[in-house]
Amino acid sequence: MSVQAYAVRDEQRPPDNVLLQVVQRGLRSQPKRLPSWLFYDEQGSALFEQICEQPEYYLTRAEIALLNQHAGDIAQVLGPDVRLVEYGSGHAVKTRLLLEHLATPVAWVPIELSTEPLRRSMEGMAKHFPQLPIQPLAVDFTRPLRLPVPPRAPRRTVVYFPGSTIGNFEEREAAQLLRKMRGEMGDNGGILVGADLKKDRATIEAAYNDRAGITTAFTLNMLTRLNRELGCNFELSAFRHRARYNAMAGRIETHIISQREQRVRVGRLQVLFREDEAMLVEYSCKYSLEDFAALAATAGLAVQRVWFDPEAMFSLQYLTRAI
Ligand code: AVI
Repeated sequence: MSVQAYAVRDEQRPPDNVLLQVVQRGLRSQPKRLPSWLFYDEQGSALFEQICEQPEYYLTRAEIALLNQHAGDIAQVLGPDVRLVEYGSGHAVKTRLLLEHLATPVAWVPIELSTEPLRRSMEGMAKHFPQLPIQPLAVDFTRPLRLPVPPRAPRRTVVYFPGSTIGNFEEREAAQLLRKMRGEMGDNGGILVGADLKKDRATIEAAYNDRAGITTAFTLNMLTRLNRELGCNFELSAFRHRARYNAMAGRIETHIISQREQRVRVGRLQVLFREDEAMLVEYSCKYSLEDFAALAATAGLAVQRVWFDPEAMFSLQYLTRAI
């Protein structure tokens, strides 16, 4: 495998007390809210993989169907000698489908905060593409990046951000992130980003309330994580998951609801939860084509091409510099 020496560069690790500060700040605010990145400890990441396999969670299947149908065309549009910078270490199937069609890619740069998933996806990819240079970065992709020097000059750098993770950012943050990508891709580069589409409420809400209860377990696992890592005493049976579609805002809003009045220890802080109090833990934004083009425009980007899955549930959008 052609992984660079000193393969996984561990930079920008948050100091240990950051987690406590983030959680205390979120629980002091009114209404209470916690950031959705807290979902992804080892157990949360495993549960997310299970969510992707639930019959109601159409997003992953739609995106894979889209790539099965259009990866050849996408690769044509991106052209040869691409350096593919992937935000997130890669859903093996999706990244593979794309790389299989790219002509003479210069390098694949997967970016992921946790080293273990990064190592695993690198190993899988190296088996499939033994000639492909892999230049992993173990960093937080929302922060400014120092991309590794590529093994040869790319014709273009394409930032690949699959899975509608852009939808987990609020509009202002999503625009900031796109603007940051715009800087990283350079004048001739592009951004290939997955965006889930607006559709009927029932389909969207079912995706975030699967019958097997995996999404509930995923949501509440955040509390288990806080108990383990910060010594909190959340009693899991006293909280529940709620995911509702806010059609006006065009997003699923996931809350953790306190089922009774209770106090929880968070470091030295005692946090009071009222009965039925809702704590916001995630937005999953859904877009119309106009919504997404407007978002791209605020980041100085223009939509060049859009591909859809056969049922037009999900979109993959190719953005380049507008100016
Ligand atoms: C990672 N992200 C795109 C998922 C989503 O659909 O917003 C996370 C998720 N949360 C609940 N189910 C899936």
